[in-house]
Amino acid sequence: MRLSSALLLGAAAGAASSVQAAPLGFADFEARGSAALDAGFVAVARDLSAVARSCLEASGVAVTYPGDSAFSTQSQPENSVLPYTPAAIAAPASADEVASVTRCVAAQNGDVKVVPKSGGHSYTSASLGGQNGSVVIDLKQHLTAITIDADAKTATVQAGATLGPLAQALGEKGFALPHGTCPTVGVGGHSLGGGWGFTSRSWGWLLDHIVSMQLVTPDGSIKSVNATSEPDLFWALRGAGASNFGTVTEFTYSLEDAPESVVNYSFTYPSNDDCVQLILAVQDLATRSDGRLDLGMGGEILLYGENSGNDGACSFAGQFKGAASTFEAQAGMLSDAMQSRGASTGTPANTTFTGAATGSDSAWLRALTDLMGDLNAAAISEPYYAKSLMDDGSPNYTADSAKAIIDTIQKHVLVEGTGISLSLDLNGPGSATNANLTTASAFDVHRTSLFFSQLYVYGQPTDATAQQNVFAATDEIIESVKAAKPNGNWLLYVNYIDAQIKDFGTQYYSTALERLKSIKAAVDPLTLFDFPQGLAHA
Ligand SMILES: Cc1cc2nc3c(=O)[nH]c(=O)nc-3n(C[C@H](O)[C@H](O)[C@H](O)COP(=O)(O)OP(=O)(O)OC[C@H]3O[C@@H](n4cnc5c(N)ncnc54)[C@H](O)[C@@H]3O)c2cc1C
Ligand SMILES: *[C@@H]1O[C@H](CO)[C@@H](O)[C@H](O)[C@H]1NC(C)=O
Ligand SMILES: *[C@@H]1O[C@H](CO)[C@@H](O)[C@H](O)[C@H]1NC(C)=O
Ligand SMILES: *[C@@H]1O[C@H](CO)[C@@H](O)[C@H](O)[C@H]1NC(C)=O
Ligand SMILES: *[C@@H]1O[C@H](CO)[C@@H](O)[C@H](O)[C@H]1NC(C)=O
Ligand SMILES: *[C@@H]1O[C@H](CO)[C@@H](O)[C@H](O)[C@H]1NC(C)=O
Ligand SMILES: CC(=O)N[C@H]1CO[C@H](CO)[C@@H](O)[C@@H]1O
Repeated sequence: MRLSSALLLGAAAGAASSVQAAPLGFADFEARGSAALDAGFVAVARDLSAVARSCLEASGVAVTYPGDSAFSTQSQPENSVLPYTPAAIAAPASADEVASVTRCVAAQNGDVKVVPKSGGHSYTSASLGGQNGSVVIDLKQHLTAITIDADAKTATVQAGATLGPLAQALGEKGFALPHGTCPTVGVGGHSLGGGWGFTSRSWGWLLDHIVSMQLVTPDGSIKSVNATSEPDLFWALRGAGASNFGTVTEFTYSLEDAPESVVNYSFTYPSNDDCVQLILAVQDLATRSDGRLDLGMGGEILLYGENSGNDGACSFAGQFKGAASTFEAQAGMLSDAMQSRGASTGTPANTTFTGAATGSDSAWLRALTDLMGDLNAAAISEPYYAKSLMDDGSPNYTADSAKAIIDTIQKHVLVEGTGISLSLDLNGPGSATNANLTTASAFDVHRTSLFFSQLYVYGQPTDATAQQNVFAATDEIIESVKAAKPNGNWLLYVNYIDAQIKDFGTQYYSTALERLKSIKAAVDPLTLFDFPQGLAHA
């Protein structure tokens, strides 16, 4: 998950005025990222041909172009520092219409790129193309239906649906899925790249619940993709499906039963010394062979340093799935561990949600609303930058290496007026995140982590020099984490996509990369689906 901007609003508010500068232009992007893109990235796509444009118009699909009144709203990036101008935005209302749009653009032989957009929450605006001149397939406008089959315990969800409305529809019927906490994230990108939430220690990633998908391939055909039909694509889409192999128009997920008792909790710790002990205590509690933390205990360490404008220096917060008494025992273990390390036991807050298992007032929906905010909230644009890091299961943090990380974060508190934080989301041995719950997938290279991290910068400046300073600070923090285990197998999470990464192919996909590239070449010979970190450049 990412840090809610509300937490760092105080810190970031001071940056607001510096965030008004000119938006980051493509030239800046190219200068920063050129080393990553030299594997044949075509920087400037050709214009959409008159033939393609009249094909789109004849298709009957709603399409807008630059200059049309709705276009500027439709092309608004969620990350406001990375705007791009698509050649066109198509809003299909069916898989057949997605296929029509795909074929119209493909007729230009891959000169103009197609890019699916679900919730539009790509950190690099990849769903606007990640460059100018792509044709966006905007699924969020018309493809948002959610159909629940209670007997089969599955839901079929059109790819433009977002997490809040999905959680609401499932929760009313007593069902649930693991996923992130931002209600406006789309199921498209989230499911194809992973999808982590506080329930993931017991339910896995959202991706683990995909039973079947409907895919419109780059040649415009409509395929049913599941373990027995199109097994190569079923393997590849789960982990690397974002704008690489076509447009997923529909997901079928297997469902979990919504829990009837949930505790939302947070502990805030006053000093950096406490935060060192927190890392060690949670590492120990999650990896010890006896008396290990319950898998219902979903949680995240959030490190932000002292005097950042937030309470204390770090927190451990999350959602516990289970009875309040069991939560008290788990929280007691953490508090004892901190006390025996001579650290503060933190300032606690928690709320237990119990009651009806179904309906709009169910315990689960009340807990989710407390965690996620209004499930039907509208998306907003914000300036940010983020990096990710997944350890290999045994980062073996020591007092020295944990202190080095925290000292580095402290050194960069409020860098360039931003709000900066490092989250350590807990997975660990026994977690469902680390089990291969379903058929093998490209995502299986990520099945070992103890902590899954995000370094999040709220209030990313637009000034090029200020950005370089932020990039240098974030690199230094990431290096301080990796220094805990220099020979560890550290990987990155493609859902926290980062335009600064040069060898993104091996860092996101590791040993899955070669097979992914060969499936890409076979399915998309024109490289119609393409963006700066597409598989064709990895
Ligand atoms: C506010 C916020 C909170 C977040 N919290 C979490 C969290 O708690 N846990 C977590 O794991 N992640 C979290 N994320 C990261 C999130 O999982 C990714 O940003 C995700 O890719 C967004 O999906 P989307 O559909 O909204 O984005 P989009 O921008 O629409 O898509 C992302 C990528 O997927 C491609 N794509 C989208 N739909 C399809 C499709 N149907 N077929 C093929 N390709 C497609 C796009 O082309 C793009 O490359 C968060 C992101 C934000 C901005
Ligand atoms: C992308 O489009 C925007 C607005 O249309 C423009 O300002 C910017 O210069 C373009 N970038 C490139 C590389 O053409
Ligand atoms: C997989 O797809 C095939 C072809 O459409 C279909 O017959 C089969 O029922 C599907 N299986 C699942 C589990 O969806
Ligand atoms: C949880 O909240 C209850 C009620 O406020 C409180 O009595 C209890 O001490 C809290 N438990 C923890 C572990 O914070
Ligand atoms: C590292 O941690 C793992 C478990 O997390 C443990 O098995 C291993 O012994 C540790 N290695 C060292 C060198 O401490
Ligand atoms: C999951 O699958 C991957 C790839 O096949 C394999 O390397 C890994 O050992 C498996 N993990 C588990 C926990 O079975
Ligand atoms: C009321 C309460 O304690 N809410 C908490 C629910 O859990 C989230 C995530 O840990 C916390 O941020 C809330 O404070």
